[in-house]
Amino acid sequence: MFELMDGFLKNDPVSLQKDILHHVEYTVARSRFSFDDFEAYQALSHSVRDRLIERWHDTQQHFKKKDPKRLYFLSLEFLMGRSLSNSVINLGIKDQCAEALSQLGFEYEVLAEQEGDAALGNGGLARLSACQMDSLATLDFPAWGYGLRYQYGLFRQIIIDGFQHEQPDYWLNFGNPWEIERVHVSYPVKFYGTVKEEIVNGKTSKVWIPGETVEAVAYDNPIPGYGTRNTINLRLWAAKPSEGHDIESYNTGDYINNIVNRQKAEIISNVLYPDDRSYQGKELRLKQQYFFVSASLQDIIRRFKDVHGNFDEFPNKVALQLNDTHPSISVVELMRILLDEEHLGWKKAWNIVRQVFTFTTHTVLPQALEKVPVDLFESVLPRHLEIIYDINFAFMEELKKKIGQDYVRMSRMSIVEEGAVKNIRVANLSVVCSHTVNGVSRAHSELLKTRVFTDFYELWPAKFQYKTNGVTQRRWIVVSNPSLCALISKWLGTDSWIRNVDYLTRLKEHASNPDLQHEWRMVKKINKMRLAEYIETMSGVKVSLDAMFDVQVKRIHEYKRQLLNILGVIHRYDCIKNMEESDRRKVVPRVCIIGGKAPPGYEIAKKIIKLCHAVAETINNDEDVGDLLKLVFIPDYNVSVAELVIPGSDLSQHISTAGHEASGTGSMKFLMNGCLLLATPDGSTNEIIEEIGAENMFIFGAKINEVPALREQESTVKSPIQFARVVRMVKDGYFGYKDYFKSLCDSIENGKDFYLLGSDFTSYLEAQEAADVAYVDKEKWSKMSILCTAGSGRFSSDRTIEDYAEKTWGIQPCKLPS
Ligand code: 26V
Repeated sequence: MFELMDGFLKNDPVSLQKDILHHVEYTVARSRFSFDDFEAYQALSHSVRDRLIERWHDTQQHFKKKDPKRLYFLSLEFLMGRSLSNSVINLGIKDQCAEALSQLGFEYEVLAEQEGDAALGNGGLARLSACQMDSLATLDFPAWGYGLRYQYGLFRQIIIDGFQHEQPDYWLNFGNPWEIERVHVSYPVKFYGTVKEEIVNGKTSKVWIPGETVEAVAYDNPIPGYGTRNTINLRLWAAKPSEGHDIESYNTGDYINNIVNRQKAEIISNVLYPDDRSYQGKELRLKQQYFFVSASLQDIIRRFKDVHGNFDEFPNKVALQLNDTHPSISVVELMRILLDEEHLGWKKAWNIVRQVFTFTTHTVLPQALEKVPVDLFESVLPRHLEIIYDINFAFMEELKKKIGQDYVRMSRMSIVEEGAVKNIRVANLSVVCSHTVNGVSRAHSELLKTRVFTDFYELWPAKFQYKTNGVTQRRWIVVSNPSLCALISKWLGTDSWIRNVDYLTRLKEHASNPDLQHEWRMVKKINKMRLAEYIETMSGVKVSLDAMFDVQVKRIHEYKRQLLNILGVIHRYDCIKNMEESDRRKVVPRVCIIGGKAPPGYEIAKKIIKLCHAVAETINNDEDVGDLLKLVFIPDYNVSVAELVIPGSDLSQHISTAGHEASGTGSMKFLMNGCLLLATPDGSTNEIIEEIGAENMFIFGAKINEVPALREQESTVKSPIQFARVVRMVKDGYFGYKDYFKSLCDSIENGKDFYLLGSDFTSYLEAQEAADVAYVDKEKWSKMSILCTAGSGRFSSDRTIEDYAEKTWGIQPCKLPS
């Protein structure tokens, strides 16, 4: 009866204020006459959450009634960041909240800062999932996200004496108002044990007798769309001891030890793996993957069976998206359920599996392609290993029919890797079992076809597609840059671009307008002031607002070449030091900002962080240089720090060795915020060039197809003299820590410079010089900056999601009537 009625709760400031006070008193349990900023944040969050829950219920009811084909987005990582600021924007109640709070003597912005980040992911892949959830909700798609509720998110980075140290991120310490614990939504997840045969209805059937059972409990995180009442669900699973677990042993008397053993079950969802470079065959990692996949599939099948009596309609009602290979065990798990629990025949089950899965890969690095040792598989998931062998057998037979007896090729394509250690190639499993394989940019897709999955592409060309990544303009403009948001809406005469980003292109018409340019610069200045204050608080360095803020923020990896950036800074410093006074006056002042976390076990990446601090120490304390050059490292880079840094940047660097960055999404956030890009023609940058024009960017370096030959010649071609000079400065101990930096310098020595820093150095310096020249011409720079924002529409995750919905998932919007 109530299913379509608008919420019970009203959104005017008076009603909101009443709710906030109610929550102060009864949820936070503080006196409504005396509470602090954090308690006010908690009460406000609960008031906002109430409104989310209403919409969430209505949305789920509506989906249930309409029974559309649903998308299930399976990902082991979601980097959601803060929820309050995003929710009030998407619910359209920010001003009302601010007013309600101001009458109580609180400032909305101050309360929003109280929230810690939900950092359940490493980097690009995880933040992309969060952007895509926002777009799925906004575009009214019937979608669910599924993942793991880690107790400890990505480690906190602290810097002591220039060195990175990792600290645990116990993000749930102060409670999490944005999740709803569903104690009644829980499923048993099995591990280990043995497989037996049984006769069911006259047919032999396999039965898996587990050695351990762990309970998965659901935590729901509502994801509101913008400008719609649709609010979808991100369901994260936490591991709890299973009720039926080892009941026998309670009778044996060791009560205390049994309780302690039960708690061990929780380890599965304890901690996020922080190294996104390479796979090690870790048992816990495999258990995490299977745990979340098994619970999600049980939940999905339960929902399906509520409405459908058999599985015929399953492919028409369910799309399962694999976010990289991490959830790929779900293809085997679905096979197992259909065969062993639903007792479908092999052919029918296989036919269903091949119609529902879609796979997106996010890497080009072969060492990031997951492999699981067969022994490990056999012990943790014995029945799954059998099914993998069966799938592989069927695939090999199919292959033989198509390509004949080419055993070399067959062994390359096999899901099982033979050798001293037998492995399961999870990427091959994902490709074989999915009906579509997506790359994350056009360039990435080409690399997939020509280097990573060549054999598979030749076999199934139609399977391979790409959807260039995008980011949500709600978080990356509206939430993080309110001044720019207001300015864009004013000049476009509408705020429709927040839902339909195509409108942004109309800014192009005004790009040369001096009034817009003036206002544009004012907005940038406000954001630079905020950033400068933050830099001073974090690092004690005072920076000039007249300087160009030149930023590189992202995970620290050799291929992303933060080292190239630092060597460029050393070169700039060296030039300034050796200049005549008259030339110094022509130098464009710069604040070079670097931020990012190094994977804890990645020694070279950690040395790069230390080098940045050592160089900063020298430069920032050199009175000779003053405001002409500063270098700062921003610690603990995360989503909320990004929200502050990106709007305040003038120039941003995306300088990976061509052919290594699958897409890159940071660049898109900078672009939306009118920040110019200094970049290599890698990943999605190639598409950004098409949209913005190379003349409005600073592009340099080798192209993707030039890199292999350059690598071949690398040991014979001498690196440029300026490069040799700056490397020597580090090597000779100009910045101290001579011995410590030796291996770092060795890694880019002639003959060992795998990421081609030396080869790209000259063109890097030229691009930097071109940026200096452009920056001096304020009108020109402002115009370029406006054109960046104007051209950023194609890089909205709304476009990506619409593309996926139509070409990969086959889903339609299912909008809640307003
Ligand atoms: C690998 C591993 C290995 C072991 C444990 C944890 C872990 C977590 C993640 C990964 C794969 C990381 C892949 C990734 O983040 N790729 C980035 O994806 C972005 C979104 O598509 C893309 O823009 C970046 O170019 C790509 O590097």
